[in-house]
This record gives sequence, structure tokens and C-alpha cells, in this order.
Amino acid sequence: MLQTIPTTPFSGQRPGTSGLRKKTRIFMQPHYVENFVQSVFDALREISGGDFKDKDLIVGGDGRYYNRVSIQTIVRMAAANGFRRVQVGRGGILSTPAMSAVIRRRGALGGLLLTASHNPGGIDCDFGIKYNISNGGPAPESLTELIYAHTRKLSRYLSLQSCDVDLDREGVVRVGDTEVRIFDPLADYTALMERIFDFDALRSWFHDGYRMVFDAMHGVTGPYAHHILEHCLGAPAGTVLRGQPLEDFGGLHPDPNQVHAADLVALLAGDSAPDLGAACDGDGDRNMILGRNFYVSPGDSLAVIAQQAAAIIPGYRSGLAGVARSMPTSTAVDRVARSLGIPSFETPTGWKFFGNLMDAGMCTLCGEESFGTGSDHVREKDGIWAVLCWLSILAASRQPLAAVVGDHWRRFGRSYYQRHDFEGLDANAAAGMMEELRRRLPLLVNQSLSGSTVSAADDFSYTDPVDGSVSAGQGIRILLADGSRIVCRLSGTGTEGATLRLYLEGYRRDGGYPIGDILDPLLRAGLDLLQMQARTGRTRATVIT
Ligand code: VG1
Ligand code: CO
Repeated sequence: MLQTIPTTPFSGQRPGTSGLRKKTRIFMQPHYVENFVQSVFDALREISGGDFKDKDLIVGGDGRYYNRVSIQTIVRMAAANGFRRVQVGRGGILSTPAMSAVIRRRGALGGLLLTASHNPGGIDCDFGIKYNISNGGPAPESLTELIYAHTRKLSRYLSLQSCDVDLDREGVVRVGDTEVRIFDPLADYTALMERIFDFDALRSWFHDGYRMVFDAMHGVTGPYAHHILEHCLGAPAGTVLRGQPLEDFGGLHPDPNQVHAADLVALLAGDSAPDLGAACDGDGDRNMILGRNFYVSPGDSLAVIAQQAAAIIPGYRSGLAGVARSMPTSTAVDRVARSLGIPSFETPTGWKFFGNLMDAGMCTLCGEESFGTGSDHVREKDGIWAVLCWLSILAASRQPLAAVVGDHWRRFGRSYYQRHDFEGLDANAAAGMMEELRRRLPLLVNQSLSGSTVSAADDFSYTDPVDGSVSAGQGIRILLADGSRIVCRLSGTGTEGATLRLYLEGYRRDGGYPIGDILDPLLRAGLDLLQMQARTGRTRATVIT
């Protein structure tokens, strides 16, 4: 029976860098999920002017606490809102890149993803919902702002009375007039990977005795990695660590970086280290790549993949149309683009800004410094895909990973790179610090800084070359004459206080310097400019990656 349930708006339901992310208990308030989901549906209806009777909605999540409850709510609401079909990943599971692949392959209107990505999960941790559009990518800002506008004026939502759907049994059931299909969350994604990569070549790498470990961090990639690496590619059992998705990620922070995946870093530094180490985040869109005693920075990873893809990965044999990176991401890929004679785009932070470029055929590969790498095979960053790229690189070269990156540096030089995160800052203090620096930017130009001179200082504003939309206030960047950069911005994914990210990049022809020699002076300059200690009492970052 259809129900129209009266409700009142919640404040703060504005999607951030990647969907709506809050403490789980906030989502657990009565009507909270319902209000947001109804606002998504109302916004979609406003845009299309039509109904959903010939439309499919895909639903899935990273397996965190409150995933299953939210999915049942969404199924009932989607039925009440008149969708033709709702397709749900078995067990409520879908990685972010798999969601993107499924939406595209099945011609769905879009999908709702239950995830707070790399944020910890559990009743006292974080939860999130994001909507992806029919190209498979995150909703663009025009849509997220429209959704937000609806959350502020919502007065009712639609649902219907029906029992829970069995999420663990594949097949078709009906909820109201809507068909609900529970499908295998691995199939579409695996098929896509088989189309892009030379699975025989990867199999032979394992067959010849090379070894890797993959740390799924108890996130959503466990089942994908077990299936693709161990089942399809013949990697021995035990290649995948922490492969079972857990509602609280085993109490860990499912964030693949040197800090939160320190175990894996230690494993790769040990005596019997494998040839390749990799980890993905909670929802499977981030990746970290390690060689024996060697860490590949995300900017270098993107650059090396861009340089080699056409030669060694069948899916890119016809070459790359262009590459893109978010503004704070290292400029390493720009040098590769120049040598390939292809354009390189600089976008604001967040994968949603790559979508238009890829849809328009202007860019094939893209990446972010935050362990995100991907291509136009989907419209999200893709952790397992990145791992398969590196497997392809190693299978082709048969060299240690460190040698591959060393060769790259010898040819292109090296962008020394670090991000310093200052987490849990007082929100007003953080905003004030940014505001004050923004005000002083014009005065910095031509001043000497960190052994060089400031050649430009601005607050990054992006004009989308496809639709002309403008996104301003996307982060402060201070460019030095020697090619170094200091960038800072406030995070849009945190759920507590404010996080300030300070990004440092220094370029040298020689790849062999200790990283601190190049970046420490830039760090000091950045902290001084921000007046970090005076304004927040902090002298050191919470997390350095
Ligand atoms: C962070 C990263 C950004 C990434 C976003 C979503 O955003 O810096 O590069 O796109 O997370 O990634 P912010 O606004 O906190 O800096 V994920 O894996 O959380 O979807
Ligand atoms: Co993620």
C-alpha cells in the first residue's frame, strides 16, 4: 500500500565532495535517509519532467553498518516512487566502480550508493549516500545543489508497506508494481576488466612465480579481489588479505595509505616481501601501490600508467585522448601528456569533475593525489583497475616495481610530493585561516619564498570546457618560479570539525633525493603563510601521505 508520509527538513543535507557523509547515528534518525532519498527522486523528476515508469535504479554499498537497513528503505521508496525496476547487488554489495559499470552496462537512470568511502564504519563512525547519474559518475554539482534545495523544502516522502527483500538470494521479486532484481555484484565488473586487460599475460606473471598481496581492508573489494586475482588470474589463495567485508572494517580505517595500511607497508619492507603490494579503500575506488620496499605516490602511479597504457594494455591500444588530474595532484602526468602530445586537464578536487571530459571523449585517464586513479571505462576512480594496470606493467617489464618507477624518473624527472592533513580543527579557526591567506594572496606575487619566487597565487576556479559551468573557491595555490607548488584547501568529506589539507610539490630532474630535502622548506613556508600554529595551536599534521 502506497504511503505518503509527512516529514520536515533536516538541516545540513548538502552533498560534499562525494555524496552526503555524516555520523552513522545522524543517518539513523527517523526519516533522515528517507528525506535525502526522496529529495534525490524529486530532483530527478524536476530535471526530467517525467516519471520513473521506464527507469531502472541500481542500489548497493560497501557493506558497512546500516547498509542493509538503508537498502530496504530505498527499495520501498523506489517502488513507491514508481521505478520500473530496482537492481540490488547481492548482499547489498557493490563497489563504487562496479556501481558505475553496472549503471552503464544496464542502461539505468542512476544508482544510490551506500558508503562513506575510506571513513571508518560502525554505529559510532560514518555512513554516507551518494547518487550516480546515467553515465555512471557522481552527480555533478548542478544536481547535488538541486537535491540539497529539495532537502530544504521537503514535506513528505513516499514509501509503501512491504516485507524486507531477501538481499542474499539472486533473483527477481516484486515490491508493489516494481520488479526488484538481486544480481551478482561481481559479474559486470569482471567482464569489463576482461575486456580491458590481457588476462593471459597477467596469469602468466603469477604462473612464473611472481607474487603479490592485496589488502582489501575488510572493505568491499574483498570479493572482487578473491574472484579476479585468485580465481580468474590464478594467484595463490592467501594473496588477498582481509578479504571479507565487515560492517566495521574490523575496527580499522579502510583508507589505503602509508598510515592506515601500515601493516602492508611493513610486509613489503620485510625479507620475504612479494613483488607487488596493493590496497583499496572501503568502497573500492582508491588504491595504494607498493613495490618491494617502495611506495608509489599516486601522482607517479598516474604518470607511469599514462605513459605505458597504450603499449601494454589492450583496452588502451588506440592511445589516450587526453589525461586529467585534480588541481592539488602532482604535475607528473602533465609531463607525460606533453611527451605524448595529448592534452592534460586540471580540475577541482572530486571525481565528479572528470565526467564531462570523459563523456566528451577529451580524456581517457585521470587521477587524484588521494589514491584515486581511473579511466573512461567507468566514471569513478577504480582501485582494482589500478592494481590490474600495475600487474600489466610488471608482467610486461618483468622488472622490480622500483626499477620501473626509477626509469620513469630518469626520463621525466620527479615530482616530490606530500599531503599534510590537519584533522579535527575548529571549523571557524580553519575557515578564518583560509580566509586570511586568501586575502593576502595578491601581496605574495613576486615575493621570495622557500628559496624561490612566487610566480602566481590564487584561489583555483574551474570553468568546465564542456558545459561552461564555473566552480570557484576550489583551493588556494601558490606557484613558485622553480616549479614547486604549495596548495591548501578544506576537506569536503570529513564528518567532524574541519580538515585542512596542505599539499606540497617540488620538481627535480633527479629522482634520488630524500623527500624531506625537497619538501621540508615548502612545508615550513606553507605553515607560516597559514599561521597554523598561532591560529590552531598545531605544528604537525595528523596524517601525512
Ligand atoms: C577527498 C579527496 C578527494 C576525493 C574525495 C572522495 O576529498 O581529497 O580527492 O575525491 O575524498 O574520495 P576531500 O574534499 O575530503 O579532500 V572517496 O574514496 O572518499 O570517494
Ligand atoms: Co572511496
